[in-house]
Amino acid sequence: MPEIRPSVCALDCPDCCSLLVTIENGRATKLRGNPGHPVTRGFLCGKVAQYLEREYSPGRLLYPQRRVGPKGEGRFERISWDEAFHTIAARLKDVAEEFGPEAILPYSYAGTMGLLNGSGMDRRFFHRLGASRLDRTICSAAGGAGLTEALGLRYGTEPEQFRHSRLILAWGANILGTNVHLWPFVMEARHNGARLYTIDPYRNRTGAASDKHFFINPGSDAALALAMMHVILGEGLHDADYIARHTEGIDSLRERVRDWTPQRAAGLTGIAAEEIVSLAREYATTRPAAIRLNYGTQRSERGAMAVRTIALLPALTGSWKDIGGGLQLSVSQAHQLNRAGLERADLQQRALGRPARLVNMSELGAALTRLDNPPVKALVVYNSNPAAIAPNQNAVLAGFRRDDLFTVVLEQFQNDTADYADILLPVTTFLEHTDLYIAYGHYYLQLARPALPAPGEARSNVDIFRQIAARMGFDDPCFRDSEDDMIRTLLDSPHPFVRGITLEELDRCGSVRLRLPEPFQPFAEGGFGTPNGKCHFHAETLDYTPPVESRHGDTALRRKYPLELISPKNDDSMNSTFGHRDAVDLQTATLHLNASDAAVLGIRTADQVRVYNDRGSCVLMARVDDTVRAGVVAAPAVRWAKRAPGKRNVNALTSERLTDAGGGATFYSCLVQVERIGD
Ligand SMILES: Nc1nc2c(c(=O)[nH]1)N[C@H]1C(S)=C(S)[C@@H](COP(=O)(O)OP(=O)(O)OC[C@H]3O[C@@H](n4cnc5c(=O)[nH]c(N)nc54)[C@H](O)[C@@H]3O)O[C@H]1N2
Ligand SMILES: Nc1nc2c(c(=O)[nH]1)N[C@H]1C(S)=C(S)[C@@H](COP(=O)(O)OP(=O)(O)OC[C@H]3O[C@@H](n4cnc5c(=O)[nH]c(N)nc54)[C@H](O)[C@@H]3O)O[C@H]1N2
Ligand code: SF4
Ligand SMILES: [Mo]
Repeated sequence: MPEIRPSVCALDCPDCCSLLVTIENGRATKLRGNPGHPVTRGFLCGKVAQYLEREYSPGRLLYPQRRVGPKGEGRFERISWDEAFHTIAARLKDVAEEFGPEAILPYSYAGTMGLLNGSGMDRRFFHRLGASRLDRTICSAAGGAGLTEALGLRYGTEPEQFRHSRLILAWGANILGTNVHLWPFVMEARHNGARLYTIDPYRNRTGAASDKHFFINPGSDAALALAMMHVILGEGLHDADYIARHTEGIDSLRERVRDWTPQRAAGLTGIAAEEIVSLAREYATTRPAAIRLNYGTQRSERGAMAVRTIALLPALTGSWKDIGGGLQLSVSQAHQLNRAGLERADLQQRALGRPARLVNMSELGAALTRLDNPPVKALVVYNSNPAAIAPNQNAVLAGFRRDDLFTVVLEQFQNDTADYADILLPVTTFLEHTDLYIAYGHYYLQLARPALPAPGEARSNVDIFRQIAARMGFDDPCFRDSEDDMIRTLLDSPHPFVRGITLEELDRCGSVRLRLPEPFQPFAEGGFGTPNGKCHFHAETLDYTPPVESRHGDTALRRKYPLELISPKNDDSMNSTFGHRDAVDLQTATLHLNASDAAVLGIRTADQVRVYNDRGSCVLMARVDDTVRAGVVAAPAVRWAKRAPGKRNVNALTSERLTDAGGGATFYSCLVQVERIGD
């Protein structure tokens, strides 16, 4: 008889699906979405529906290894865990002694969203060590800063409420590709007459399936939002009652947006003035109207301002009052767990007597090649593949090649970063270890126990950092915590949203709704995360200037590199996580060009092209289509660089320039030129 075991998808995705694993004769034979989960609703995305291919892939790393060839070549020999732990502890001790512990840098992101394996024992370990802290900015930092500035809290409209919306704006949000469990709610709303509009420089599947698609110039969203405010206030379409009761600064906002005419925004956004006017009118007069804002909008030099300005719109129209109104970017902050107890930042005090220095992960290239006092001498990478996903790849790889850099990589696959490891450690997948999951796209907290045994000698991050801590002689009791101890610590929070949720309840139910009313309307009655609970427009700091790397930016640069490159998410993969698959490699080797640009450049579909700028180049295959406007090119990301000609992917082109706030990466503000590669 097949057995069904529950699990949770750990990939970096707002949906955080509840899974059912079918096990026959000790082997998983099927992975399904849990039909009982209110957001998963019995289906999975295409990439994870096939996850068992990855789980049982011959490419899985099974044993600890030591590098024997030159860095980057990928030649390794098997060693024992004992030797691996011994070598790592000895080298980290040496580095700490000679250069100080801040010469050690952890590098991790969201390979798993599990809290224990993502920000648990690892954090405790590096804090106790006094290692440099990593500022985890690569994905959402600009948006987080913008959202917090606007709302004070990262809460938003729950996915289940989108079914009640009459107008849905997918703003820099590829719902079908990156958030597919919102789609059935969108479809339900449309079935009842709702319209779906997308605002995106790239017409992906979501755009193609919408009622209207607005091709916006990359990085110009704040200008559009300011002009929408101009129309809404100018035509008296705002909600005067909501504004009076729950906001502050409307008079200065009115002043501020007076000269943000639709004509002015049209010039910057590429959207016609009359379209801006009708979008603003429709948004303000349709109830309920919901904005699904996603992170695509904030990977630009003006990303924080874009998110902040857009996130002010529902307060202007009073849309937060409506079930099916408001806005969702992230709801992660509602999962008010005891993160401090999990991460133990206080341990830095023991190591250094102060907080360790902060190194921005979006500037990894600079950190590895230029940072001083102390330089980075040891790097420990887990839950991330920086050699493929970090911007300014040539600088990153120059850093990774340094002979005096000791690099440890915890991985499941032999990816780009693994090739540069001195010591390479095999780790478990989310199907093989215990973890607790918050979601950034819904309000359910979930627990997963191992559904499958670990293959070979693979171990979890938690276990590996626990063991290294012991080798380093860290005797604080927290390093002996079991997974269950860590979960109990996380749940030990006084916040009403999580109060009373226990490990036992999670073990029994798998998924538990936060202690929130249903429906949950975070700002219907104000309640913004500001001292007086009001939404502050702070209009004096609202403004827009075009990104340096854009058509209205640096003219000299634009003359040399006339095309704006964006590299959005690929529908059938997850950043670089499925880069071993041939089909994914092909999809992420594509460059979409508009027919008019292609004609000028003499490029046709299926031509090999070189895309380049001052930072580097990469080779892609052209696809001439109408998914982008003239002046914009799009390359779905992120390919394993090692599989590409010249061993570089699009991140050889992207820059280490940071966003306007939050210190985020500016992947989507990137000027390039393209040429056909001769036969
Ligand atoms: N299939 C799949 N799903 C994923 C991922 C994946 O790689 N593949 N990655 C996961 C991760 S890490 C994240 S952070 C989320 C991100 O999820 P999303 O934010 O939805 O993904 P992106 O592709 O970054 O951006 C969404 C859209 O924004 C558009 N965009 C780019 N620049 C601009 C701009 O200046 N203005 C506007 N309005 N739109 C712009 C892009 O063309 C894209 O279509 O998805 C997660 N889910
Ligand atoms: N050009 C371009 N670059 C981008 C983006 C883009 O849109 N365009 N998106 C950016 C964004 S939003 C993000 S979030 C980053 C994502 O970048 P990363 O966070 O590096 O994400 P992945 O590439 O998916 O790599 C995650 C790795 O973690 C490993 N992993 C999974 N589970 C575990 C585990 O339990 N333990 C350990 N040790 N490893 C595990 C996987 O095998 C995988 O190799 O990329 C950024 N880079
Ligand atoms: S990647 Fe997202 S949509 Fe796909 S199974 Fe995981 S959580 Fe669900
Ligand atoms: Mo991300």
